[in-house]
Amino acid sequence: MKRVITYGTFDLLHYGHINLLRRAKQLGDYLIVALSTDEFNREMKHKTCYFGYAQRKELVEAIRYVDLVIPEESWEQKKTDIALYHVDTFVIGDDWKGKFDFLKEQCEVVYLPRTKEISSTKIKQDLNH
Ligand code: C2G
Repeated sequence: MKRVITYGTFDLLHYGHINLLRRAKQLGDYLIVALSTDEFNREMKHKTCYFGYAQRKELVEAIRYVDLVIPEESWEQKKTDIALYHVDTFVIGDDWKGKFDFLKEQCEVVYLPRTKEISSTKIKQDLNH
C-alpha cells in the first residue's frame, strides 16, 4: 500500500484544497493529512483561522480522498511523521517548491501546481466587499 502525506491549515475549505487532496490521493492508496493546530497556526504560521482545529478536522475527515488526519504542531515533525507512518510520498502545493527537498532522503517529494484563482484570503476579501 502506497502511503502519501500532506500538510496544511485547510481553513475556509475550498475547491483549491480539494484539487490538491484529490491529486495527492492519486499518488498512492492511503492519504494522511497533517492538519495545522490552532497553536501552530497562531505561533508559527501567523495565520488566524476562521474555523478551529476541531471543525477543520471534521471537514477534512469528511473528504473522500482523506484516510487519516493527524495534528501538525511543529515545522520539525515531518521527518518523524514520514518514519512513523511509513510514508512513501510527501506532497504539497508548489507555493512550497524546494522547501521540503530535504525529505527526499526518506521519501518521494512532489510539489503540485496550486489552483490559481482561489484562496482563503481571496474569499475573505470578496466577502468584505
Ligand atoms: N492549495 C492549492 N491551491 C490553492 C490553495 C491551497 O493547491 N488555491 C494547497 C496548498 O499548496 C497546500 C494545501 O492546499 O498544499 C493547503 O493549503 P494551506 O492550508 O494554505 O496550507 P499551508 O498554510 O501552506 O500549510 O508544513 C506545511 C504547512 O502546514 C502548509
